[in-house]
Amino acid sequence: MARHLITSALPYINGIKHLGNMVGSMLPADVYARYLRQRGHDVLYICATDEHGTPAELAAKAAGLPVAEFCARQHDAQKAVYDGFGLAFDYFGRTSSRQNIEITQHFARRLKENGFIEERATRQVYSLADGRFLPDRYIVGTCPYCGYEAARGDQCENCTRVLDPTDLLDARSAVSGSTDLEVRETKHLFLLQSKLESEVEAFVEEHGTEWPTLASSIARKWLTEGLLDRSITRDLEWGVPVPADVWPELAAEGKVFYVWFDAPIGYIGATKEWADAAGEGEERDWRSWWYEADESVRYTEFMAKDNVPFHTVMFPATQLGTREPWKKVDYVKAFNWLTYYGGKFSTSQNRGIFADAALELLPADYWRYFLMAGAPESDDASFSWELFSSVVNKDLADTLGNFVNRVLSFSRKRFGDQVPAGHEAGEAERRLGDEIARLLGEYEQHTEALQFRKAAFALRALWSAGNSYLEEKAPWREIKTDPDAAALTLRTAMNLIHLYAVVSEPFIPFTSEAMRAVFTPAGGAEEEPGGERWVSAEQARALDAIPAGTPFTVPPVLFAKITDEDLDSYRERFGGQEG
Ligand code: B3M
Ligand code: ZN
Repeated sequence: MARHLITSALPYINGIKHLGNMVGSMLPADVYARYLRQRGHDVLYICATDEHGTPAELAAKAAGLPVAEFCARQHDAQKAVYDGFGLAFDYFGRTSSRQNIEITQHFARRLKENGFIEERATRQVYSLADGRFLPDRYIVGTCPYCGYEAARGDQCENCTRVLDPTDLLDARSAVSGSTDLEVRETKHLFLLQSKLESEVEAFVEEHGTEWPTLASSIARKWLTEGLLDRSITRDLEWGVPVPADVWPELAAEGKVFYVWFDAPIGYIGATKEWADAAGEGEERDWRSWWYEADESVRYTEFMAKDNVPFHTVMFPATQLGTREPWKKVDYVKAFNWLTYYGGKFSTSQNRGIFADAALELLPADYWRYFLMAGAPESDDASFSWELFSSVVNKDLADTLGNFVNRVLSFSRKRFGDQVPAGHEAGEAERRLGDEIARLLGEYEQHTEALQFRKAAFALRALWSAGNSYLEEKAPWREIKTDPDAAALTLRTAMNLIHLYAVVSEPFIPFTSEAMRAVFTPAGGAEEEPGGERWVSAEQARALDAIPAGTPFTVPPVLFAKITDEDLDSYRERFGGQEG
């Protein structure tokens, strides 16, 4: 079995993430991790809050808290929301951890020793009105490449090019809007990426062919334009300090590393946190995943498209420059944007749906399924309440939920609290078994290929096949003429419920648990009937894991329908059409 290292882009600390952030990183990573675990692979899914940089400092200031305190609270708040969404990280760490500080400084030392970091005098934007240097994001202006007027000092969101603040035209302070800016000279560390360009190119050549076009094309575009040396330090209070043993002068000035330097290293830092958190007698070896990792480790990263350059080019350059055997990414799963009625989700304008508000409204599985079934894989996808309610009502409430409740309630009414026996499986069951095995194969194939929309489509087809079977056999008619025929139909349908419980888990883990519990005696038997981690093609064809005589319970309605009144209230609360 392979060992799978999985990471999702580290959510920035300054606030609760919106649904677009969820579907572009953590949620698909969780679906993939859950699937691989169920298939028996050794999986390590690592995430963390990305805590350094100006936005954290400013958000802390706005909240009236010291930045360390602000980050600690926000970390816990984000963690609670991710727990609510059922994100089963193996570890959710912090880039401000001791482990990440140590390893980031280690990276910097190695890069310096190998001649890839150099001290340079730079000219930096200083805002007289704000009384501070304005790093990256806190300068806005017009992108010199595409003309986008709200480009930030570190990256143009429109054309994804990475920028230096001084590149911007008509620059102004994002803090005060002041254009009273001057350029002052100060020393910073530069990562000499230009020296690593051919190595990074070779890396992208070797691996990029396997990546989705979205990821490889962004990486190639960036390389074609040439890898520029980048400043990797900032004048901030909150960040990984420049190590004083190597750069005493800069350390004395209180310089810290640029957030995008320490953030990807945070994947490794959080893995060390995980290892350090091991319980008594438990062995957790972070090195076997990251350092001199053998061929069996496959590393998959999940992120939205604006993060791709940093992960496909900049982080590999940083890793390569250490001249140490760090594990580099094998597969980059990149996502387009989820929009809210075609417009941007916006934290500042409070438009769209944030993860905490989503959970207040409806349970996690509604969101998980909806988001993954329409994941912005090949193109941007647009959220609308109308689409959301139609998917929830059709796929979850009708196709899955109603099937489960209908079958179980009817069987209990006619045959009592145990799976009925009835006839042996016949022609209809053989056809059904073949169909289920075929669809299960498709579902597995698409999930393994990280094609989430297609995987969700196959999952829904599995649920639909149950409905078609039930319509065809019509046990409510069979019961009148041949109760044993009705019993066979219900027993088969109950086996489908168990199969759905197992295979739906990556997408809807909470509902999956409720479905598994249908056949688990109250108090939780040691031996859950048919309690396999996954269903083989053979078992899918046989549909007999749950034998006659197994006690069952009827769960409460799995998915409530969204009514027109609900829709109205959601639109009103969150803002509807934005155009
Ligand atoms: N924190 C995502 C962002 O804020 C960024 C990802 C870091 S991954 C190492 O755009
Ligand atoms: Zn641009």
